[in-house]
Amino acid sequence: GDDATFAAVDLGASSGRVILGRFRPAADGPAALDLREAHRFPNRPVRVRGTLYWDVLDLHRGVLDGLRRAGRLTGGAGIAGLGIDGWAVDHGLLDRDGELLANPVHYRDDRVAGTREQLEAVLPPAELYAATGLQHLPFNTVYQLLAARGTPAFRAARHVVLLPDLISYWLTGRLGTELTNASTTQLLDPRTGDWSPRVAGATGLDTSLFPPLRRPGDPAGDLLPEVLAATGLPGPVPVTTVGSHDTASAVAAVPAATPHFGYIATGTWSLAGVELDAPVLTEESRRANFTNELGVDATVRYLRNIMGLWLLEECRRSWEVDGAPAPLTELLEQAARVPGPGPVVDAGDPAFTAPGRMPERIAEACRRGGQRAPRDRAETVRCVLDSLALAHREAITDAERLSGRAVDVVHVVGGGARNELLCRLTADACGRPVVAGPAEAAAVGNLLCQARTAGLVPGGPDAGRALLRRALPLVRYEPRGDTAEWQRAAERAAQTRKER
Ligand code: LRH
Repeated sequence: GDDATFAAVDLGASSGRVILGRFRPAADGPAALDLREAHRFPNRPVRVRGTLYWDVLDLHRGVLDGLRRAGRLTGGAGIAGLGIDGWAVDHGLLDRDGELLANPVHYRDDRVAGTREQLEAVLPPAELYAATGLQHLPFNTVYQLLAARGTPAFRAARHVVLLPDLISYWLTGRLGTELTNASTTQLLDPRTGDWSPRVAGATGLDTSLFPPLRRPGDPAGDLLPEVLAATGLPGPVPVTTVGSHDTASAVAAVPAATPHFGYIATGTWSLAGVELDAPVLTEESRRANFTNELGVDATVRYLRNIMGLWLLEECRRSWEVDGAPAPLTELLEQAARVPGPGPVVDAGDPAFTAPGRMPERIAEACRRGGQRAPRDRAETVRCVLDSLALAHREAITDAERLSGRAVDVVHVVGGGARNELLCRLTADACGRPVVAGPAEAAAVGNLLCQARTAGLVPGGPDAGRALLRRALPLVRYEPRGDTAEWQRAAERAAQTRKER
């Protein structure tokens, strides 16, 4: 039949992967989906002369290795297409010949210090929010560009290219700026889906440095002959623009059966909120730290950025055993036996953004808020997970209140869907059922966008979600206990914040 295999490149802050999705007509009519991981490779940022960089050539090598393996796994048949997604906000600078001028800087680098004040001096926060709908995050692209502006590399730049678009450029030779990711720059107006003249005018940043906008479903070129040669893939291989912001693709893969769903896309970050048709640009929404990012199918992701499993990853990194992070399964088993919610921190606090000394910083935050600090690793892990569950609860209830969209069920997608304790605590704290899965949500959303564009999943986004419900294993957690206990914990967490 019309059996087709697509490949998704998904770049995350801690690893990249190439995942194959085979869409095949099922006996009862609609398509089914088989997933297969072709390759997974670490993403290891590197600090040079005080600046934290992404090792983007190493990432590109990982992509090429993944495509080579994809070719082997599919035998002579190859792949029907490719889509690329990755984390948001970061960019590379290209000169007029299309050469990368400088290595892309990591969003956790502190070069952005002071740029918030610079921007506020020319555009008050309320106006910035009304124009862009974005939650203030210190590393939004607009701040990174303000920090880069005086450098020789920036002066030589003819193109500012978001990272998934950069990989796409290296694979196809074609430049573009994908819309969902462009909506994280804080230079785009979510109502028009175009660059905001207000922000460009106030900052003097030239948005024409971004290549032309393209949206999910648009063609993004074919793999270059040199890429086919290097990977052994039979051509032509069309590249399709997908929701290139990983969170856009992840939310497109939420297997919801009702419009009354909340979602938590968990990974390095937790992105928690609801899906809407239009942005919420009120002052109340700005004060509540909610963001309006653009999604696939002209949706708006109304959500709050929460520090996420970064807190746990950083703890494990500091408890390294023989150069490897402390083993996760053991830590989670021990944490599950700790009674909770005990000491908690505010998992939305930007004080946790920078790397290093995470267990100590968590303990300090507990004490600052008048709580006892976790006594050992198990308690520290429990503190992180309780704090995340709490932050999830607050984001979901705030999203519901600020948007007017009732939430009956919370979908946990992304890496945290594999974390049973996190899912269970999130259900308890939210007082709502949690449905967990898919764990590779960004890749699945990426694949689904390609299959829909190719006409293999007719019937719009709901048909796509229905396919995922049938095709993927999902786990349901019913809420237990008393949410009043979590309300008290929320009050404790609020006391731990450095700046309020
Ligand atoms: C998650 C993510 C998130 C952004 C952050 C920079 O990977 O894309 O949506 O806020 O990375």
